[in-house]
Amino acid sequence: GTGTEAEAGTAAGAQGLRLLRRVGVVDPASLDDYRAHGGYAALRRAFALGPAGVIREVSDAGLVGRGGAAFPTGRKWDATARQPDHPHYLVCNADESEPGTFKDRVLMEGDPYALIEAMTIAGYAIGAHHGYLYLRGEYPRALARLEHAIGQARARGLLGTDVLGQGFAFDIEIRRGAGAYICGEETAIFNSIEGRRGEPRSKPPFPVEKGLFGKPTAVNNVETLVNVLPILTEGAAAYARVGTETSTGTKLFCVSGAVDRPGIYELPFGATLRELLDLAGPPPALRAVLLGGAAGGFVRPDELDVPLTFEGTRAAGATLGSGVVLVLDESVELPRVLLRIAEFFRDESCGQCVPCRVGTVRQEEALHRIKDRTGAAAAGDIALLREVGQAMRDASICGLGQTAWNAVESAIDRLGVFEPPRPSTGKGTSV
Ligand code: L3W
Ligand code: SF4
Repeated sequence: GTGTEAEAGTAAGAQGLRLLRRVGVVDPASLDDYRAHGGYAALRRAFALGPAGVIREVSDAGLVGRGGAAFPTGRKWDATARQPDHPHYLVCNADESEPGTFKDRVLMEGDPYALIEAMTIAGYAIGAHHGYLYLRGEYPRALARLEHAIGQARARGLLGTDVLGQGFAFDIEIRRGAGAYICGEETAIFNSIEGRRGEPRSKPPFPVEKGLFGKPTAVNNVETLVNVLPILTEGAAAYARVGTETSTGTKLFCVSGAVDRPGIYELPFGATLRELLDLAGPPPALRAVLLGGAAGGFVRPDELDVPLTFEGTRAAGATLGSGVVLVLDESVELPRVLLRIAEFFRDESCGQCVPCRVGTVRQEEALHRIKDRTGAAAAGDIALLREVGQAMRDASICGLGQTAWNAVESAIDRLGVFEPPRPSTGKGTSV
C-alpha cells in the first residue's frame, strides 16, 4: 500500500471515516495503541448486549455483505445462530482476489486488531468458538501482521478460553490460499480448509445450514466484519444515518487506472461516481469506468451521476460488486481489455461444470477473433458470444461462470465496442 493509506485518509475527510479511521494512524503491531484508539470497546458492548442483542443491532443497522452480493448480515448470523447442529463456525473471507480489489489488504495491514475484534464479536453472536481467517496467499504482509496480532490477543486474554474474562471461548486460525481466484467462493473455501480441491459446492444447502465440515457456518468478507465495530460503538440508528435507506453506512472503493490518485476511498453510500472520480483526479479524456470488477459492468462518461449504491449501480447496468472502480481513458483499447478479462475467467474457471469450463474458452476465442474487427465482420462472433454468455449465466454452478460474460456484454451493449467508429459519437468526454 504505497501512499494508499494516507491518501485514503485525506480523500474521504477525517470526519467521515469509519473503516479507515485507524489505518495509517494506529501502530498495527501494538495492541495497546489499538486500545488507545478505541479498540475493544465494541466487544465490551457486545458482551453487554448478549448474542441476540448483537444480531439485532447488526440487523437494525441494515448491514449487508461487502463481498459483492449484498446479503443482509444480520439475517445470515441469525440463521446460523439458530441451527441446532453444533459446532458452529465463523469463516472470514479474506481471499481478496477480484482484479482491482485491494481494500481488505489495506484494512488487514493497517488495522489488524479491528478484524480480530470483529471476528470475535461475530463468533459470539453466532455461537462459534472457532473462527477461520482464509487469507489470500499473495498477502505476506497482512499474514505477518495478523499472526502477530493474534498472538498478542491470545497472550492478553482477548482470544482463548475466557475472552475478556466473560466465559466465552474463541480463537482464530489463519489458512492461506494458494493463488486460485475460485477459492474466494465461499463453499470452495470450505473445501480448501478441509483439505479438498478448492471447488465450489452446489447451493442450497447454504453455509448457514451446512458449511465448513458440514456444520452451520457464517462466512463474511473482511470489510463486512469490520463494519460491526462502528455499529456497536455508535449504535445501529446512528450507523444507519450515514448512506441511503437501503444501502447504509460507508463503502470502500478501490480506484485504479487512469486517475491521478489511485487508492482506497471511503465514502458514504449514495455518493456519486463523479464525486469519487473528482477525489481521485479523473483523466482529461474518459472512455469508461468498469464498476464491480471483472464480473461488473461499464459506465459511460455521460452516466457519472450514478449513485454508488447496490441498487443505483444495478439500475445503471453495472454492479457495485466489492468496490472496484477501474478508470479507462481514450488511450485504452477496449477489445484488448475484454480479451484480458476473458483470459482471466478461462484461467480461473475450476473446470467442474461444463458451461463455464467450455464457455470461458469459447468466449476468449471469439474475442480473440474479433479484437480488430467491427460491424458486419464482428456480427457472427457477437451472436456466438451472446449464446455462450447466456448458457454460462443460466447453467453454471457458481458466480464465476454466472458472471463471466457480464463485462463483455456490457461493453457490447452499452459502449458499442464492436460498432464501426462514428465521427460524431462514441468519443470520450471531459469530466
Ligand atoms: C442463507 C439463503 N444464506 C444467499 C448467502 C450466501 C452468501 C451470500 C451471498 O457471491 C458475489 C457477486 C460478485 N439463506 C441465502 C444465504 N445466502 N442466500 O448470502 O450469496 P449469493 O449467492 O447471492 O452470492 P455469492 O455467489 O456468494 C457472488 C462477487 O461475489 N464476486 C467477487 C467478489 C470478490 C471479492 C473480493 O475480492 N474481495 O469479494 C465475483 O463474482 O460481485 O455479487 O454468503 O451463502 N437463502
Ligand atoms: Fe467451477 Fe466455473 Fe462451475 Fe464455478 S461455474 S464451479 S468456477 S466450472
